[in-house]
Amino acid sequence: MKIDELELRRVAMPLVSPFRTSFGTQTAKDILLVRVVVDGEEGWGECVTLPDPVYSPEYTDGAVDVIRRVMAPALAGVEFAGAHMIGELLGHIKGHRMAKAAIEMAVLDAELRAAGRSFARELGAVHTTVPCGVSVGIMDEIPRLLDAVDAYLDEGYVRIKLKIEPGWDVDVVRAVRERIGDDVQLQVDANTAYTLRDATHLARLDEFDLLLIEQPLEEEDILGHAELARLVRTPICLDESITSAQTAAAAIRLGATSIINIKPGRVGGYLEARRIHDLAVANGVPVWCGGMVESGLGRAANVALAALPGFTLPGDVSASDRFYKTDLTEPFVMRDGHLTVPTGPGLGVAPIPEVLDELTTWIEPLRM
Ligand code: OSB
Ligand code: MG
Repeated sequence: MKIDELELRRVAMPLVSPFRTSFGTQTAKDILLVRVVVDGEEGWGECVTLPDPVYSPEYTDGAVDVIRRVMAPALAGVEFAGAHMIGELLGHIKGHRMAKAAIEMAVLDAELRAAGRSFARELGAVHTTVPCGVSVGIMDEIPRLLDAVDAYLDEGYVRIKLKIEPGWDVDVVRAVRERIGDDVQLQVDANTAYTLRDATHLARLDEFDLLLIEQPLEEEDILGHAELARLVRTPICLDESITSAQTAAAAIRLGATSIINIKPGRVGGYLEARRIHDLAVANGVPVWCGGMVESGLGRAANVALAALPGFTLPGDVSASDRFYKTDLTEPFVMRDGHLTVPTGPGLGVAPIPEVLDELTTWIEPLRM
């Protein structure tokens, strides 16, 4: 097969409410999409970069540049056997995994559409629905957070993740645990906001029976996480640090992570995400599917991935209306705390043309 067309698009999607993490506040998403035509079949990829390099070193203008100037030329005119070759063909390019993931996703969508096979079938999904967790941002005051958590539980979310940072942690978790009771699954995400000197403070979270604490220390501090894991009882789960199956293997071996958050964009694509899943299963490490506030396109693929057998914890796979009033695709609607895994060819969803037109801010077709 060959990529006949590769087009970059940016869409502006307002968020239903601001989403604050330890690295900043998002009020709208500027999403970079990759549209390909492969042997006459269309495919869509979603790039999960943020506008600035505050979650990972990648950022959206950088992804546009590297795709336009380096990746597209490396793929132009090249015949290849399938989407599994994209990682290989871009293997000489260092890093930029979110950009690579977006291209691979688009080619895989086109390939699977042509073959009449779904992402779920291709990745090895074993469930027809997946449970929904919700990631709840940092707020100005605890009562507002408690209202938000109550509302999400009323909607049916089965697991709550609280974003934390120094000054918004122990008291907040205590208040939420008191409000929701002992039976609701609760976890926290620090997005690298702490250092090993905070170990004693973080150990105060142990009494709240959390599922895990996500990425307390900086991305490259694997040894710090291994040390922290000996000082706190709550399981450590890495997000930012896990950039490939190789880094996952090292983190597991060193005892830095006992649970893994798998985000396909962060690790270079859905195929590497599956390899990390397989590695984790072989090591007895539970995994769950992370989120990057995706539109329905990325959400569709995430739901398929989350249906693999090793995804034994609820993911940050929430309904479309958690973030968006209007999604780019048919919305993902939660029923009984679950989303249905798409079964149609490829992603099983596609952008709704009128919505896409309305939200598109920029289009650049690249020479193939
Ligand atoms: O650390 O998990 C994270 C969103 C953007 C960047 C980083 C993270 C998040 C989330 C997931 O918490 C939100 C979601 O998509 O449900
Ligand atoms: Mg995280």
